[in-house]
Amino acid sequence: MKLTFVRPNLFDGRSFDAMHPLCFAILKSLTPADVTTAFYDERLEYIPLDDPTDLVAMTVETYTARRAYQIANGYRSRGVPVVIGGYHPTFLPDEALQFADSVVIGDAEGVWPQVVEDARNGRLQRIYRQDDFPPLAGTRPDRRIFKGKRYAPCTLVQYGRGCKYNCNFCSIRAFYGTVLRQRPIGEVIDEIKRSRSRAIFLVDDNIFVDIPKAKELFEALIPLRISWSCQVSIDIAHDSALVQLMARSGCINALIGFESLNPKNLAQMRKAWNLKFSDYQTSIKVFQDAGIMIYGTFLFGYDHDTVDAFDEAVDFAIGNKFYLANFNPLTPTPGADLYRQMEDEKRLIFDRWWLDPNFRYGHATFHPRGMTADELTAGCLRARMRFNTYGSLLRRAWAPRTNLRSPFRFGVFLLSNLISKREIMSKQGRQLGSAAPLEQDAACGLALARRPATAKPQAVGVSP
Ligand code: B12
Ligand code: SF4
Repeated sequence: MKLTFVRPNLFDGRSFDAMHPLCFAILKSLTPADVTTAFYDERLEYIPLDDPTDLVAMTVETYTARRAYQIANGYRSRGVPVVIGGYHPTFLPDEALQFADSVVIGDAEGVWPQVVEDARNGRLQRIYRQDDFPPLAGTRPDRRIFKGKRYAPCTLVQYGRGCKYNCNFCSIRAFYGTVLRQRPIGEVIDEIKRSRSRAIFLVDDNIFVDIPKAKELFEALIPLRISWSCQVSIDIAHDSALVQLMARSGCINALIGFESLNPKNLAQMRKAWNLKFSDYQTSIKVFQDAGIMIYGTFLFGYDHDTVDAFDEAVDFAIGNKFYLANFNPLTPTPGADLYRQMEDEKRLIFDRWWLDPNFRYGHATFHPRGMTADELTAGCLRARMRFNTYGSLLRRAWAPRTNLRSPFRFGVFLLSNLISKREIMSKQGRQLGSAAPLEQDAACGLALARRPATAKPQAVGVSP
């Protein structure tokens, strides 16, 4: 049996900043050894639809759903069954089943071997559901699947799943519930050692869900002498010893969701705890004194935002010498409480923005209260452009404790900024997926896929 893993892109095209999609290393590790596997990442390469295969497995996020469905149409029109999993199909299995033969809801662990076995025997079920949250001990991602592909030079490692908070725009609580799981620290350290990588991205949504364990992890990281980055909630800044330990263990940068400078917005998004222990300025100083570079993220469109909010946030990010920052329109995704609220209040611009051919990346998807939808779109773009000018880069570079701490740090700062600048401009305003309508000539949805000149695209409708 041959199994093909596919990672769809947001658009019909290639990207420059692709990172390893960790879920496929996990799926590969759960796949029986006698199954031949192939793996294609559309961010790096064309998907060769005509390569013979018995089953296709795709991961789907809300932003990649349109593209994923087009690719699924392409495979199914060739008679190849498609199974999909990940965030989006977990939240909207019925939608996903219109485009796939089978949907896996939740974590792959504990379910995937059964899916492969059923596919082998020609009796794939429509839905596989991982209702439990299986313990994470024993996870051994098989990274050989990424060999030969040009990913960003950093290794993604997951220590835990879930977050203790419940911000109303976020998908994490909806996906993982209130269950917080961590892997045994020894297994994480062993995985990092085996990867032989000196640059690690700990992808946990919030690495501090269990502080004593986080301390144990950081102590265990010290002897490895690696550089690592992560995502953290800003409230940990009240424990400066912990932040210093984090830095000593090799943390060089941290993504922090500031989201808004307005406390009323923070309260509305259930993130008032951002300011629970101290103001932003004090918290930032704790990280930067420890030498940790900050990647600040901001969201716009909550009720107390006006058109002035964009410039205020950019001034704040440049003034605090963030090594990177992002300025996004608030985007309601299925599963998150915010989506239900926007639906109830009839403020959504599109029925399903992720499938709508008129939606463009970076554009508003709902009607905000303090400005128009167009002002929200334009304000976010202007903020990104202002933050990414060469003048801003020069001002932010001059930060001896962080961005200029060493030639290596400065290299990371410069390279990340140049890549980020290029990616922002290449994504803004693009249609998700390809231009072809989902419901019509499905194979044409893959205009860029290399197909033999003789092969005729087959028209396929949406299956029931
Ligand atoms: C690291 C990361 C990134 C990295 C890129 C990672 C990469 N490899 O390319 C960066 C920073 C670039 C990034 C960018 C974005 N991201 Co991101 N990212 C993450 C993060 C934090 C970790 C991803 C990860 O490695 N997880 C670990 C793996 C093991 O988990 P997993 O992929 O969920 O897979 C498990 C299950 O879902 C399931 N599964 C998944 N796929 C499949 C497929 C099959 C067939 C089966 C059986 C099972 C299965 O089994 C797996 C093992 O249990 C997640 C949050 C999270 N905790 O996952 C957000 C997350 C996925 N990102 C998100 C978003 C919105 C984005 C952006 C769109 C943001 C933006 N506005 O630009 C962009 C663009 C994403 C894109 N598709 O190109 C959202 C997606 C929400 C949604 N509803 O779809 C998440 C959930 C964050 C959040 N808080 O809401 N991201
Ligand atoms: S702290 Fe981060 S991961 Fe946790 S719920 Fe809020 S946005 Fe999501």
